[in-house]
Amino acid sequence: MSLLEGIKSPQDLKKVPLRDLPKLAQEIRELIVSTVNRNGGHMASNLGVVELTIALHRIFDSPKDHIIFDVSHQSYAHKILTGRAQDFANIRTSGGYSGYFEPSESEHDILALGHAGCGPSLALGIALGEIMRGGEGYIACIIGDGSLTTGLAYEGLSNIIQENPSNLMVILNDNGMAISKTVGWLARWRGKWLPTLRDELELDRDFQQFEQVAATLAPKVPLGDVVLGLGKGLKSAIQKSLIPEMGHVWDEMGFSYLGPVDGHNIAELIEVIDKAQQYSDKVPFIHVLTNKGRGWGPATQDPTLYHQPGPPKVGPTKPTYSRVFADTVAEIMAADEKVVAISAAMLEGTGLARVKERFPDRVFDVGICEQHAVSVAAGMAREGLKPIVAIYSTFLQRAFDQIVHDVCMNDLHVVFALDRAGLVGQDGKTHHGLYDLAYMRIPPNMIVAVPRDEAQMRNLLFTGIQQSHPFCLRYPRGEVYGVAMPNEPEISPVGTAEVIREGTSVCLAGVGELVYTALDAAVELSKEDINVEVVNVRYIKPLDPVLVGHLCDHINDLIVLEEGTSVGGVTASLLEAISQREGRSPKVHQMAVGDIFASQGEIPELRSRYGLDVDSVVAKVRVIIEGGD
Ligand SMILES: Cc1ncc(C[n+]2csc(CCOP(=O)(O)OP(=O)(O)O)c2C)c(N)n1
Repeated sequence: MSLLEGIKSPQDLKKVPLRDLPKLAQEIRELIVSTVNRNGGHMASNLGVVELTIALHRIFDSPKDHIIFDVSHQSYAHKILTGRAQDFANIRTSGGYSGYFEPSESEHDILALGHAGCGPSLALGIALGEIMRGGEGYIACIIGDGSLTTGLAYEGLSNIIQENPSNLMVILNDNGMAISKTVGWLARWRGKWLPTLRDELELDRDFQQFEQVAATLAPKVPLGDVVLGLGKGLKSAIQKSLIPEMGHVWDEMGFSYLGPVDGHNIAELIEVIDKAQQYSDKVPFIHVLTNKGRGWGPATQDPTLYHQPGPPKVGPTKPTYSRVFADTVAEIMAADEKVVAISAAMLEGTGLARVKERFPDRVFDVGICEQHAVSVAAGMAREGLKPIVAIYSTFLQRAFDQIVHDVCMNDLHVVFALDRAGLVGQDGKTHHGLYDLAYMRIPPNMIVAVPRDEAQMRNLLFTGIQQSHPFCLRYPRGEVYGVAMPNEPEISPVGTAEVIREGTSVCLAGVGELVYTALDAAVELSKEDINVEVVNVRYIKPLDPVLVGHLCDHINDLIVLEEGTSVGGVTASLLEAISQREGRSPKVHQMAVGDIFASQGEIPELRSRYGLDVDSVVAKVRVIIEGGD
């Protein structure tokens, strides 16, 4: 029997002999590698925290104590150790476990999470809540060096120092990587010390020999009970004595800095975390060095590629929207030197990594800082540059005030490229881009465009650069629809819709690829002599006044298809415009994902689950024609 088979809860983990824990780590790694190779998911980040997670569950008593992983994409070992090993193979599939914290699947996942930087604040809130209600829970917040580039994380840390709760520790999981290399002050700080550590401790590049080196050096340094009693831990003490200044910045801030600790040595992790919990009078800040992808060669060698590999692909693949976006950005940059591009730690995902190779000084990775990305773009636009800010729909939610206050209030020419808009698939509810159609059309001056395919996406990006107001382009995750790409892009005049198919009194108004869903439904219905009209709204804001006039004058039933929330999006925008007109108006029927947090699954499966597939549209039209809706 494997060790893992005997672990149904963290209590079982506590019974495993210390000497067997590395074997357990190996079993967990094997399960992660085989599962992610089949289902896709976060590979490298999870392989890096196996030992740390074992140490945390060994010391803490979850769920009385709370272990919070910032982002929580690295919670696979946590899931495996908290009773989910048996069905772990179904992670990220429809009906299976979420790839992130999900309270509905376990009391050990204390909150639903998937965005970076909120960990310290959530942890502080819970710590203060525990104290105020007389609870005895201890809170450990694990945050990666990438997530420690978010402004929100520093708001949390600052308040933690102010409140100094006795039941909270912060653990920096430092692997030097976000998805790409970590940027900013933290990367420079670690870069300053790690070469020194390497020299002194003969560390190899990936810290793989950390353990042996420590054993060699241990007898050579003054290790006193006092130091250990302060909770500094064995190797922390070694490094404190070699480079005592290293932790100054964190100590000066008001934490008790402990580290750096070898994040792959379970015994050392247990010792340091345990002592930190017991003895620190300030909130401990434990600096753990880990190796992203640890234990599986391909992921160690290319942690960026293996940050979140997809499931294996069968058959030929089309390019992605992100790829077409990136190629178009490069095309635009080559023609206009004022154009720059900004990514918030998503160079790979947005496709901008390849643009940066060609224009290294005009593509900026600002870190996981969506708010800052928007404000810095506003500053650049003020200086006459033409910034394209490429951020996933779900992550741009964080920068709403910067969009309203910094960009739109000043009517600045910033182009927002919202990747992964709509249903995103296996990442599930924390990552679906369902709210941008609602939130991007709120601020005055904003133009919101939705292309029906990749050729229109290119046209609209050129249009966005050519005009001079805030401009938002939203496009979906994954492969393009698959149309011919014209040699030259065309400008699509702002505020114009397209009539795709003439019809009689029922009109299907779609945005994005749902225009093609509407078209397929129309073709299907024509076989029954039902002739519906299909329009591509294209600009959600401003709406095409000719379209609105036509709908009011000639259409009896308008069915709006939108891959987003049912609140405040395209249907709302059409209803608002219709309400401004006197006289007759169509009856408006909405087909949207709904006022919900949508679950995970394959995108086509989700579209049909939420009634956004051809069959659902055909059925809806039939009901309307028969007078039932
Ligand atoms: C607000 C926000 N922006 C972007 C992302 C996308 N994202 C997911 S994980 C990640 C990198 C996280 O790096 P780090 O915290 O160091 O964790 P690691 O994967 O290295 O363990 C990014 C940018 C996100 N989850 N949240």
